Amino acid sequence: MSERILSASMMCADFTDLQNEVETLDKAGIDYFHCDVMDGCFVPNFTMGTNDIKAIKKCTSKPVDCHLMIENPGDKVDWFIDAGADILYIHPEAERYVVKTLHHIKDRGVKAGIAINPDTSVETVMEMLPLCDYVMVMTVNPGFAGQKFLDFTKIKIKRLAELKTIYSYKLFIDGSCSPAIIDETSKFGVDGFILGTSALFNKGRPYGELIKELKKEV
Ligand code: S6P
Ligand code: MG
Repeated sequence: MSERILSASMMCADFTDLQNEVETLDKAGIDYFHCDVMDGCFVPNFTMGTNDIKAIKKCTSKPVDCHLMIENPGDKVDWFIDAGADILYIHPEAERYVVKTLHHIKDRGVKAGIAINPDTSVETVMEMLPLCDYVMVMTVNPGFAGQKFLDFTKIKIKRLAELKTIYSYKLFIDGSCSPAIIDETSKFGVDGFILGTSALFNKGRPYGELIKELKKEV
């Protein structure tokens, strides 16, 4: 079993102290920094943008993954690549030409991923899987932190974990990743987890302690 990959969901961080947040998480052993980009259209919220990504990149040499929750992401992926994203997730529900956009991201030397909503089935993304470096299952409806984990997504997580024997993507889950959910879904074969308020932020405990506990194999 390989080590769990942990990515900090930066929309949950203290933006009044962003540099310190990034440097502390970096030293505490976080693997990636997750940036949620929302357009108020594909999802009912606005969050981070290219300036935030540039600022985070200045404070760490660890990978920054950008989760684009925006309509027609293919028109805008270059903005995020130019801002320094190392991994770009697009939602196939928001893009008419997914394969074209995934190819473009990879041609620009960036890792390409799809993020899929709770109600998107594996069948509808099958043709995309050979092109994906990352597949991320949304375990809440995208838009907000602090929601309840949607249990029915576990069936899809298990199927996508099995399909890793054919394809070579890393499987992530995003939304309400608590320590218990991380333990349970690691056993299904999930490689990585987006950490928000359920496991990392506002816990009143040092990031290093929390990350060490979350990394442990069970
Ligand atoms: C939600 C977004 C996520 C959240 C993260 C919050 O649309 O894509 O990345 O920031 O899931 O985590 P939690 O533990 O508060 O649900
Ligand atoms: Mg996200």
